[in-house]
Amino acid sequence: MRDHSGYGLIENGSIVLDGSSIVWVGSSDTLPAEFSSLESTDFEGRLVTPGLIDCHTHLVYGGSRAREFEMRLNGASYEEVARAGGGIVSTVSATREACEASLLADALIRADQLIAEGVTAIEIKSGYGLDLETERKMLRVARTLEAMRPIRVRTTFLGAHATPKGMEPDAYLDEVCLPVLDDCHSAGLVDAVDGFCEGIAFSPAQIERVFERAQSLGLPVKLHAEQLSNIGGTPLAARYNALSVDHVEYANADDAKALAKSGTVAVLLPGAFYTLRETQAPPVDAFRAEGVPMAVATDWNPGSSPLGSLLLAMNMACTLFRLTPAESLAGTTKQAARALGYSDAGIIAPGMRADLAIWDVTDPAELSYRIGSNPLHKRIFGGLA
Ligand code: DI6
Ligand code: FE
Repeated sequence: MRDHSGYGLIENGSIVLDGSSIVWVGSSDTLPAEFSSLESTDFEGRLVTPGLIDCHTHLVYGGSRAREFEMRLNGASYEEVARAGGGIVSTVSATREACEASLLADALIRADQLIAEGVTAIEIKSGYGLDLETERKMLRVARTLEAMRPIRVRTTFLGAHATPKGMEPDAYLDEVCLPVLDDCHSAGLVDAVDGFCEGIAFSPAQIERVFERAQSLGLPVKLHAEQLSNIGGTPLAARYNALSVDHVEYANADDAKALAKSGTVAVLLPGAFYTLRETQAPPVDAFRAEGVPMAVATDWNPGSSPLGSLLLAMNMACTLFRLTPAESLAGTTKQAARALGYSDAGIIAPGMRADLAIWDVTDPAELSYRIGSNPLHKRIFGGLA
């Protein structure tokens, strides 16, 4: 018995490409005559999905946090590690020290891992620099990566990720974060602006100042919100029509209503939930009830989510958060595209980019069901295999 409901699956389908775009999709029986003599490839019954999209990563960084992993195994919490000078600020030191070439080399290896899983677009955040030179360096690496690999990259400025040692948060925002945002934006390095709204990071009032600057520069916003506690990041992000709010384990029913109203995507990050052994799952039922779009991403970063597999994130979203496999697949295609502001990706339809993944499976639930296996057969990026 196969239940393909919710996927929009077409059995025995055909897809017609023209250059980098999709021009037709439908059942092969109804293929218009004008296309019937085109050169074609028979995928022999394999499943074809949109190229996957990882809409939340921090995959440009220096160093490793394996020691911190051990500290947590010995009983320290993520917040305790952060307060003890580990956590984000330790990656900041390592990223400042790393030269651009080595950051790029490491990031390419990580991106290749995602590409091998049929990923055709990713988001990459800054936020491990917290100074002009290093934030720019991270964002340049993200742009270079896009030039070097068949993948689209959306860059996100995350200057409001942490406060560097020896500074007060407000002084850091005024003297560093906001001017650095202006500078990176003028250099054409920023597609969106993010922040970490949390007790150990920035308050909603502080984040609002960052959002105001983003708005004045014409940049869309996103927010790490309600990850470790509920301090009101979600309604703030909704007021600024954020593309997404991310993590949201501690979001509540009112938050879900606010997101539904603003059309903001809730990005679920089960890798961080798993790594931090969080016990409160995001309010998926409330998101469903309100019609909040849900995306799924890796949150690939060296601290809370050293997860280099979007397929595994899909599996975890089902097992840990009770998403259906259809929601999980929509979460790494259609909804992930929305979380990044792409209007030409995430679905297979005329006018969309020809970014496709062809899988050695027939049932789309297989993509979320398997743990640690990669059934990718072929990946098509902009019409090219
Ligand atoms: N939340 C996260 O999960 C990552 N950043 C954030 O704001 C963690 C980043 C890290 O621990 O290095
Ligand atoms: Fe993150």
